Amino acid sequence: MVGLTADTQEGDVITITANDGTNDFVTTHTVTLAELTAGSAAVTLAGTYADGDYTTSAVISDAAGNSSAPSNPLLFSVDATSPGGVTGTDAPTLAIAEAAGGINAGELADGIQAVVGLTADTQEGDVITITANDGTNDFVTTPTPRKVT
Ligand SMILES: [Ca+2]
Ligand SMILES: [Ca+2]
Repeated sequence: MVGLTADTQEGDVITITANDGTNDFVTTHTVTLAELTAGSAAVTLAGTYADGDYTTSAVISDAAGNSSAPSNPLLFSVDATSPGGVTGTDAPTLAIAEAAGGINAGELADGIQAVVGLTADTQEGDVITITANDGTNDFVTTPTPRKVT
């Protein structure tokens, strides 16, 4: 959504530039009379946006070559990669070695250690949630992911 300046006229062109740190992704849109009346224009950004962080700003210019000041910069990030894969159906594996034969007092003393196998599309910063249920209550663990070397 681009808010129009007071001096915007029908036919002026809005240019929205998104930058991923390397490349500019440029969208242009010609202002209509209805948008002038509304005071803003809804614009779908052109291009394909890969996962990453983007800085965006908008400028309005006219046919005579006059331009507005740029809008305040707007930051957004794209993360279209699901840990569940394209279909959302990929699942992690869960193993608790000491669960074999029951967890005894000695094994319980240092907590219950689980190993979670990550899906192919797991990314740094994704959160693992392990839920244990005793038939009545959920015991939820969200460990801080760490790199296994
Ligand atoms: Ca992701
Ligand atoms: Ca243990």
